[in-house]
This record gives sequence, structure tokens and C-alpha cells, in this order.
Amino acid sequence: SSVEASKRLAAYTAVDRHVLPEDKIIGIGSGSTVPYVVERILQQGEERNRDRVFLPTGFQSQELITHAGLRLGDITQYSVLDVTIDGADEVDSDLNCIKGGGACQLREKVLAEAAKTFIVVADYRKNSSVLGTTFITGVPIEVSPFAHSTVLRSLRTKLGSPKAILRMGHAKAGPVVTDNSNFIIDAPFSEDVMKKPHELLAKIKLLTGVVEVGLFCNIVKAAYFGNQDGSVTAKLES
Ligand code: DER
Repeated sequence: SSVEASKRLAAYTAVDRHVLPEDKIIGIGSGSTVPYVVERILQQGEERNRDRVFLPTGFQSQELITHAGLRLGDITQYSVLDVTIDGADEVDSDLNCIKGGGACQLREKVLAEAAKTFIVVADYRKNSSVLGTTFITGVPIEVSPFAHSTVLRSLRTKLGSPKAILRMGHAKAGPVVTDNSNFIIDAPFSEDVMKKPHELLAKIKLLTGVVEVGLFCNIVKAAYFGNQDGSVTAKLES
């Protein structure tokens, strides 16, 4: 389908431009686009990948790395990564992202911030101008289970997200539990609020019990979107 082809296009372009021979410590994100990133890195050959190490952003990412026969690394061994590549749920015109559709945003943001270069790869559906217009289920917020009801109440009554909701499992009774044993709240906000994601991020982060917020601001160096016509759109840090 053209969505999968566009994911592959974005991933291949990003790897070709940003995973260079000198890049050895590489962060691998989560979701359905990053498998194409690993696919392209494998095509660089065993010789090139022999002395590289790959850091995962969660269980799914770890499985992707180990099943590809690539060497797994731990963030505690490396304080800086050369490059991290990850997907996103939506990217606005200033390279701010909503992330956390896969409930992995805590480790994703750690590896994104620890990298010299953080790159987003996505299909055309994620290419947006204002956050919240294509990804409409809300900002994913990882919370301590103990505090989930108090955080929900604050979001609904003080931060302007009356429809904030605890993310429930589909093939699992009860709420989704993250790789860090926390819960996820999805909190939709008005378009005006989403036009200033940095301000919203700061407000949500201050709520007691919030572990991490799926708003990535001033972190992305470049985002690549595969298009239905086979072209690639690049949004670059200005
Ligand atoms: O949860 C995330 O932020 C992931 O990166 C994910 O949402 C990206 O999704 P996709 O690559 O499967 O579209």
C-alpha cells in the first residue's frame, strides 16, 4: 500500500543522509516505520554494522534490533548517541511532534535528547501544520498509576482537556501499561492550545505524577515524509 511504501521511502532517505560510516551509537525508535530504518541500515552491510551499537526505545524496539542481528546497547553505557531515528504521530510546521501513539515516549525522548542528531521518519499522513489536526486522540501522557486519577482531574478541570481519558488495552483487560510500568492518558486540547506546544508541554509536565509527555519540541533536526507520488518531503530545522 502507498502508506507502507511512503514509510520505506522516508526511512531510506533518512538513513542514507544521517547514518554515516562514522556514526556508531545509534538510537532506534518504536512503531511501524522504524523497521524500514533497520532494513536500510542492514543494507549498509555487516562490515559497516560490526562496530556499531543500537539502543532501543522499548521492548518492541529491542526485539527489532535483536531480530535483525544487530548489537544491542544500553543508554547507561553511552552518554551521547551519534543519531537517533524514530517515528511520530504528527509533525507540525515547526518540527514539533506528537509522539506516544505506541506508548513509548519516555524512552524515545531520552534517546532523542541524548543524540547529537534526532531524525523523524513518517508517512504523508503525519505531515501537518498544527498539532492535533491529523492525530486527534490527544496528547499521550505517561503517568504514575498512583496519580492517574488526580492527573486526569487536573487535565479535565484546569488544563482545558475535558475529554482526557485513560488509555485502555484492547487485547488486555484494564489500562495499557508501559515498558516503565506506568499508565497512559490521552488528552485532546483545542487548536489554539496546540499552536503553542512548548507552553502546553511545560504546563502538563508540572502536574504531579506526570512521568513524560508526548510533545517533542525543539528536539527534531529533520523530519522526512514519504509521499503517495513517490517523492519525499523534508522539513529541516530552521
Ligand atoms: O509512539 C510513537 O511515538 C511512535 O514513534 C509511533 O507513534 C510512530 O508510529 P508509526 O511509525 O507506526 O506511524
